[in-house]
Amino acid sequence: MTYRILDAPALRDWLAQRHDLSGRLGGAAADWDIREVSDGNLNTVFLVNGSAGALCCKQALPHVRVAPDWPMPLERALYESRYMQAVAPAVTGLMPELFAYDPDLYLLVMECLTEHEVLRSALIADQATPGFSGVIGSYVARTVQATGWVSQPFETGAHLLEQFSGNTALTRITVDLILTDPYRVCDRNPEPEEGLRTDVKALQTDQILHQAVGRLQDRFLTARQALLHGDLHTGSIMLDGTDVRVIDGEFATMGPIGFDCGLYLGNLALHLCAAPHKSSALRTEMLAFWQKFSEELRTGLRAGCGDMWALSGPDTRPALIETFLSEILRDTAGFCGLEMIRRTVGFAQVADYDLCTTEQERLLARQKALQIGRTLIVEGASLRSFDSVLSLMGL
Ligand code: SR1
Ligand code: MG
Repeated sequence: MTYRILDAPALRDWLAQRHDLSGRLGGAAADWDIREVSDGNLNTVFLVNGSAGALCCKQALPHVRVAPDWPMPLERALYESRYMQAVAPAVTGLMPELFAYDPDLYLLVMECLTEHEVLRSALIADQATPGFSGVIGSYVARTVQATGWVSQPFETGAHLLEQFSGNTALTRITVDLILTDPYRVCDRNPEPEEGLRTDVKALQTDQILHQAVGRLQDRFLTARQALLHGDLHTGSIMLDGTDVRVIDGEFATMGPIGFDCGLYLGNLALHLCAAPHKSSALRTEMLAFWQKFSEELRTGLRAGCGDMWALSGPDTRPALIETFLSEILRDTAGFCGLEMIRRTVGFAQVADYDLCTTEQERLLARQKALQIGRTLIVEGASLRSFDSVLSLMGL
């Protein structure tokens, strides 16, 4: 069957033919409730409810969903399915289960998280059950353990490079939107509000900042340390009470471990700028993320069986691990800063700023995000502990 964009009736017909999937829904196809709930920038998403169960169906479109004149290869769905398969054994219960991938329709069919809410929306509504960041810290540590050269025989990394290095269309988005566009004049950047124009101009002319961004471009493109989720922001996480799931792994690529950490923390830091009264709760979340991530990784690396560090023993390995974690911390700070800046002035901005009640408050929140972001990028090398990252954020 050739590719076509599915609407609800076409999806109903397709599911009815797939007995493995229709069996999960139960009842007659005509009775299934199919709702389009597309919310992200790129794809269409349908939730299908039957008498016995529900499915989430996500299809890649040949263009960016929110910008139809921006063409986009369909293969991102393939990479998302590969990502889910690659990390699922390590993160059982922390991502939806993948039931099927159709390579002609570029369609993923997965567990439906009916009761879950997107973390960004839950944060904005002040309804996120605390503790979610520890789960995300654990998620990142586990994916690193399962896919990183530091924990696995080199053949694992070689296979993953082969599987994911073709995800160039989405990596291009990251290279442009996160690592380049905010620092240059570019049509994709929305026109900044008047009060922010000087700040945007400064981003485009700041040589010290550009040099530090250059190091992060180098890290992102050449430090292929582990398989990244690649877009781990608060819109890629859903939660229902303490049940936390990571979704949307279509940006998966081998890259620096601090990238996933930095994107996640950057989105919490943006929320902090928009809602400074939540500083205590957000500090607790960020600390929990880093503690869980670093402790789980440290424990795993002590027992690691990769080819990296094969010559180290109980006396020498702890020092290698601490140096490794310091490098991740530096990258984390830098990518966190990049995320804060691009979500404030770039193509894909965030709804968190809508929490600001006046234009003046909104402007100050955005200026604060730009200032913290720049400091994290430029001063990354001098950061010795996660506490110093928190201090830079005023926490
Ligand atoms: C054109 S895609 C824009 C952004 O949406 C995705 O979620 C990624 O964050 C990407 O940078
Ligand atoms: Mg997404």
